Amino acid sequence: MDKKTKRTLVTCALPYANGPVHIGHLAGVYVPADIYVRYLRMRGEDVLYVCGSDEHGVPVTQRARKEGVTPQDVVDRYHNIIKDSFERFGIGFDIYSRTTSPTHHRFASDFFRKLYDEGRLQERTSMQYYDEEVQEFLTDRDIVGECPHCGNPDAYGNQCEKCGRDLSPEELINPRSKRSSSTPVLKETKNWYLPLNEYEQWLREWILEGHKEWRPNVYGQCKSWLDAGLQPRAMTRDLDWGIPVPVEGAEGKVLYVWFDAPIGYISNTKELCESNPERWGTWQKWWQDEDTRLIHFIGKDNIVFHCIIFPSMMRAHGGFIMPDNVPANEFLNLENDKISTSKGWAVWLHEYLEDFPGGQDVLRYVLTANAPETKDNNFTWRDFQDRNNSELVAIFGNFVNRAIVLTHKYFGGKVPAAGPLTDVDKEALGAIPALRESLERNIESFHFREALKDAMGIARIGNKYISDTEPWKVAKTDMDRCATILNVSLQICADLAIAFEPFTPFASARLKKMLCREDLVWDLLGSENIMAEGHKIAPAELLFAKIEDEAIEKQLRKLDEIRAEREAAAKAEAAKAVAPAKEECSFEDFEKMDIRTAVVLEAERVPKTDKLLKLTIDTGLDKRTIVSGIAEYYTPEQMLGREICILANLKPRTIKGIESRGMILMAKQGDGSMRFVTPEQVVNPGSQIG
Ligand code: B3M
Ligand code: ZN
Repeated sequence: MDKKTKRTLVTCALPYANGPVHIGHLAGVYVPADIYVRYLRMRGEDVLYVCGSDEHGVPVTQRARKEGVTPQDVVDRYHNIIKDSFERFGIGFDIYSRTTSPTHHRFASDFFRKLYDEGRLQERTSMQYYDEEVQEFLTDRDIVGECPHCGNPDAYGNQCEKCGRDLSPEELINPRSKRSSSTPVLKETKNWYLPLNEYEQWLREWILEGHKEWRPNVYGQCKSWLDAGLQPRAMTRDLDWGIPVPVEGAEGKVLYVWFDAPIGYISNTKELCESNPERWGTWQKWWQDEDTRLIHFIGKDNIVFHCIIFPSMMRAHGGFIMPDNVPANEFLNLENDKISTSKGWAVWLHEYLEDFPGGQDVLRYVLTANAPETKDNNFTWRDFQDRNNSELVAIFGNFVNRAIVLTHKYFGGKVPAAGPLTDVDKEALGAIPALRESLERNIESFHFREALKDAMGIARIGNKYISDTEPWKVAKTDMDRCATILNVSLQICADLAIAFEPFTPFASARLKKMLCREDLVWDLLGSENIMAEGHKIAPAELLFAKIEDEAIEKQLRKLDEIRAEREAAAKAEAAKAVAPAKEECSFEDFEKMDIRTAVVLEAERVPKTDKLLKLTIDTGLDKRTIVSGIAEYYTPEQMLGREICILANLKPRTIKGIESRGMILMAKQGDGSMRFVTPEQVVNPGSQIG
């Protein structure tokens, strides 16, 4: 390890308890962290692995409102689902608690109070949007309006999803409240701010000078925040879900969720330590002793909170160690689309296990092989199938199976004696120590994809070795040589059981069981004679099963359905968009228009066009032709006898060679679709409208 220490504290981002966890969570945070922790433990390091649910914050209240239940109902439900998913995937936190726990509430509240008492917070009043109908201050996401940059009518108060720009609610043109559709008003409110600007110099030194080894994406984001200059940031919010601000005169305010959530790492540690002090010691040992290395595993959208805001909070409080590294991952897309909880575009872990029972390791493997460590990456079901069938099954599983089955067939399930080693044997065994070294270096420097390649390299060596040496053929002529080959193969099987344990712990445990060596420790990896002659092994079991096309097609169909639903919902949403108001016109302008009712007598498509209908109508004044672009919405048959409204004195225009006299009045929706405007009861053709 780069820094010689007694212990390592590993934290994983606390998932919002507003939905189940999906493959993006696993790939971004929890699988890499779990690999790291398992590896350190195998090396005999003292590790504490902490996580929990983030149960405050706007995402939770939004979900509750949508479902018509309380925020507490929402977090109770999802906390359990999430906890269960992690357990089933072998993500073995030492504690998975929640930010609604009494320990956490007290801890976060005391933390804030200390900053307040010591004058580390600034009290500021500001003008914030307030919804008078629901009588609440609005969060940035609860305010929508026109984007000042691109004109998107539905930009959010914190960001425009069309042009991607960050916004503040005051920048929106014609803001409206999402809570009631009313126009919000600016109202004065008081909040407490952490003056991040005061920590800027220290952050620059600590990160930009002191941690050049951090991943380029993490270092780069920190640098651009610091270069832009830090501003004081509000640590309290006008909301009713969260931890009450422990200050007189702060009724109706709670701690900012990004203030309380990272403190959750500390309060969860405290909860664990207090429940078993003999095992874990004090929480201070983990958070305040320079001999602890602190590592935060997070996704890229959390970088600023873990590298700038939380460290500043801890610095303001005093006494805490700083993170040694923050290996943030980029995002994982699903079949080329951004994963989204709210849009339902995800593979949920609990559903995955229903469809692929026992498939934990396959997913862990694929998500690591494809981990978004340096750039966003894409999960596809075809790649999932391919990596399972052609790597786990065909290389790793196949090799182990052949070695164990043949040992039973020829040597009664006992490790046979090795005779003199040939060059092929030496070459195979001799390559393993270098792979071990590379694997260790890669895990320790948070390059998990590369580390997995090293482990897979050992499987490739084994598979090639047994294919090249063909012990099943050798057995016919030279039993001693066959014994040597299987002895060497079983040594490699043991190496695999060790090397794969951080990545595919379930398969590794099964392999150890087959080898009757549940005691295999990391230090044995690559060493000679792990499997002693005469040692009895258990019968072979399949380590991985082939995934058939039908299983993959079922998943693809599922995604197609979600896509179709999403498109329908987006269409319905687009239809609601309201066109901007037109310029004022005078009564005289209006009077100039001869708007009247008419009846459609004949209708036909205009040849070689998709959109146009040629209509013959009775205007009361005359019979005339109008060409209208409504063929996408109405067939000629639907038009016959229909009563419509027209602008009768529009200058004639020639469209596709046909003279069109007048225009039909249509109601046009946000998505471009059109409907007729008709008198509420039948009136005589030619009735004037005005
Ligand atoms: N719940 C955000 C997220 O899931 C947040 C992480 C908190 S870590 C202290 O992206
Ligand atoms: Zn925009």
